[in-house]
Parts: sequence; structure tokens; C-alpha cells
Amino acid sequence: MKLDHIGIAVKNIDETLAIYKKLMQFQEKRTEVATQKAKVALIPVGGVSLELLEPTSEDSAVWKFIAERGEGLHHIAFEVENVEASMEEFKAKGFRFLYDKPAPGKFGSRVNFMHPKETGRVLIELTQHG
Ligand code: CMX
Repeated sequence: MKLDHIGIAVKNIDETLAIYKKLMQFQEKRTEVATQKAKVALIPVGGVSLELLEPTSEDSAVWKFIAERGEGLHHIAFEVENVEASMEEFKAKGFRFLYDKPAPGKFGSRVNFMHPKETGRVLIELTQHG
């Protein structure tokens, strides 16, 4: 597996982008993931991305995270070739996933998550690019 991105929960994508633009030069990619109720900006750095996540609704997981824990590191995501195959492999090793089936992610990707309580308090995402 390859590290794909690091998710960072933010209240305002534009304000956080302004911070990173003082640190480095980049052209961000933006989208919105309706199923996750979040706006996304991807900052490419060193072959991976920083994924800024701004909730679009109070029932978004990102909204709850910020309300309870404040802005900051939210998850790490590993790229896999086939998310179903990886889910089966890890389930056989005792890991559990949040969703029975992969959910639609950004730009046509398919994703699933392992609960942070079972992974050393870090939310882990598996992502298969579209
Ligand atoms: N990282 C680490 N710990 C986290 C966490 C996170 N991102 N989110 C929640 N937690 C912790 C809470 O602090 C809490 O810990 P304590 O019990 O010690 O207080 C515990 O997990 C709560 O767990 P919970 O009751 O099961 O549920 P939550 O309602 O907080 O939901 C989670 C947690 C992971 C199930 C939910 O955030 C979720 O469904 N996440 C997947 C979807 C997601 O995060 N989408 C964001 C966009 C992703 C993308 O598009 O890339």
C-alpha cells in the first residue's frame, strides 16, 4: 500500500489554504464529496496530498469531529488496487470496517474506513482511485 493522503479537518478551506500558500507553492484541486458532506481541497506535496476537509452540514462526520476535538489531523488514507479485496484481506485478520461496501469518494474513488478505536486512535481510510 502507498500513503495516498492525510486528511485535515478545517472550519474554512480558504483560510487554511492561505496558511499553506505561505509555506509552499501549489495548485490545489477542489471538489465536494456529497456522501461525506464535506468540501475538499487537495494540496499535492511529495507524491501524497494533504486533504483539507470542510463540513457542509451539521450531520457531517467532519462537523462532529471539529465540534468535539477541534480542527486538525483527521485521518490517513492508503491507496489500494482493489478496495473489496483489501477489505476481505483485512477482515480475515480481524479488522472491521465502517461500511459493508465501499462508499463513493472524491473524483470517482471508492473508499472505506477502519474505526479509530481499533487502529490506535487514528482513522484509517482505504481508497481505490476511480
Ligand atoms: N480520529 C481519531 N479518533 C476519532 C475520530 C478521528 N477522525 N473521530 C472520532 N474519533 C474518536 C472520538 O474522539 C471518540 O473517542 P472517545 O470514545 O475516546 O471519546 C470515538 O472515536 C467516538 O467513536 P464513535 O462513538 O463510534 O463515533 P463518532 O460519531 O465520533 O464517529 C467515526 C467516528 C470514525 C465512526 C465517524 O467519524 C465516521 O463515520 N467517519 C468516516 C467518514 C469520514 O470521516 N468522512 C470524512 C471525509 C473523508 C474523505 O472524504 O476523505
